[in-house]
Amino acid sequence: MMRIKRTSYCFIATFILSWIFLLYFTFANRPVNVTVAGNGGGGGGVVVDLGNEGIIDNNLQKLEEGIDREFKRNKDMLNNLHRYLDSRKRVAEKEEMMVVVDGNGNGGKAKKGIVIPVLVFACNRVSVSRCLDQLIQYRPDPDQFPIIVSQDCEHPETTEVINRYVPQVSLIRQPDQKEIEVPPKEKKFKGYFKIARHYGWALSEIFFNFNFDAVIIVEDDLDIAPDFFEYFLGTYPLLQKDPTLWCISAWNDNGKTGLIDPKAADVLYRTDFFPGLGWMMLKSLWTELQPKWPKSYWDDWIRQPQQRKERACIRPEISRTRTFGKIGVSNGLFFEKHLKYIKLNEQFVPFTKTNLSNLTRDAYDDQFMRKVYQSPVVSYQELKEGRVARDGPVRIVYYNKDAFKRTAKLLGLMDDFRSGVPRTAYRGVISFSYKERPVFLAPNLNWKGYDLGWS
Ligand SMILES: *[C@@H]1O[C@H](CO)[C@@H](O)[C@H](O)[C@H]1NC(C)=O
Ligand SMILES: *[C@@H]1O[C@H](CO)[C@@H](O)[C@H](O)[C@H]1NC(C)=O
Ligand SMILES: CC(=O)N[C@H]1CO[C@H](CO)[C@@H](O)[C@@H]1O
Repeated sequence: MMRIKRTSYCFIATFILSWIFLLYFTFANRPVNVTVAGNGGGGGGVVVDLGNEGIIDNNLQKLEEGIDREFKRNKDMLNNLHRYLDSRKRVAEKEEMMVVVDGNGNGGKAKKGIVIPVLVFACNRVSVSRCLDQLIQYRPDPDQFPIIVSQDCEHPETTEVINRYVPQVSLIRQPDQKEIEVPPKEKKFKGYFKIARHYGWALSEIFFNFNFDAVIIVEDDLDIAPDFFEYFLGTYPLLQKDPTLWCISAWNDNGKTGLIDPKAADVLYRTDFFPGLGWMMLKSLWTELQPKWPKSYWDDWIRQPQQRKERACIRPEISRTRTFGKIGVSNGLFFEKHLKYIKLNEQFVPFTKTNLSNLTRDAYDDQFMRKVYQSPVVSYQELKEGRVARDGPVRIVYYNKDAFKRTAKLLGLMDDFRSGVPRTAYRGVISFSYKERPVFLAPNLNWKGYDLGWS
């Protein structure tokens, strides 16, 4: 209930401010034009300058149009406000109903009545509609997954596109459009400073203002799989239960067609590499990160050991998101070479009905390490030429950074590191599929942890 009150005050305050603005606009402009008109008309009493009259009429008409526009805008705003408050009320009623149905207490509420907003980051790409269409299409329940688009950048065309989706989605706008101070050497990376500022603001809105417990974050260039929502809903209890997890990601960095098993849509992994690109986090994590949130490059920052604190994410064998490409952003080449080959899952997996308890660390680590280090060692050549006698998983060993990079390149795996962690790695091991056989690119068993010098 508190949540509703606070948001409604916020909206009402915005509304009143807009009203004041409208009055100011109306009266501040009027006297200027009226004075001009008065001078023209009053000068000679009967003498009416035809040219002037034209201008007066014209001005009056413009004034009228301006006022009309403002009224319309206010009416729209009022309507949006009503619709927004209505939808919030429905969510709250639903939550309360769930609690009642479940008898008492938090357990029931967390399980059934959980509301997970989808926060869509938008800026100046009208193609955000593609992402919104899919989110709306696959969303099983609008009350359970409210879609909130946060827009940075003053880009009227994009705002207009998003507004067409209201009230199926809500639009919030990053208010701080001040120029960002960027160190001279990083001028060309200004975009990354803006993104970090936007993320910081929007996540605080979600958690501290709207008071949600979790959020799913997507960017405006993502396609999503049919079981996108099912995936997050099914893994949510895991994220809550296991403090060694800090995110659920829909993304497999090595999820290209030749590197996944198409029959393994239900297979999930833990990873030490923060994947992003469609991911879920809890409020507790934002409470921890918000005070030290960086001014730029937040995704590399979050991957540093000081932030990660040895926590892992869950990621799927087959991605539940795929980027359809950012136009005019520096990673165009990366998209062409890599991102566009990521396979998007098509098969619906009922994750909410699956027992995922073997993904918690205690259950997973033993099982995983045994599976990896009991698998026979093969060379890249043997694997490639199909000279592996047995069925089942195999292991390719790497001993140093160069060997890792070389083998990764040969296999078509990502070969870069962030804070010493290769993409998708868990305890140094990259799991992938090669002709439907599980393969581990793995360090020695006496591995001592990630080396920050690997970059
Ligand atoms: C899930 O599986 C684990 C074993 O992997 C088992 O201990 C647990 O009872 C199962 N949970 C449910 C709800 O079936
Ligand atoms: C977890 O259990 C499922 C069966 O419930 C099994 O298919 C899967 O391989 C197990 N995952 C791991 C990582 O052991
Ligand atoms: C509302 C309106 O018509 N405003 C006009 C007032 O006069 C100035 C200067 O002539 C115009 O620029 C405004 O459009």
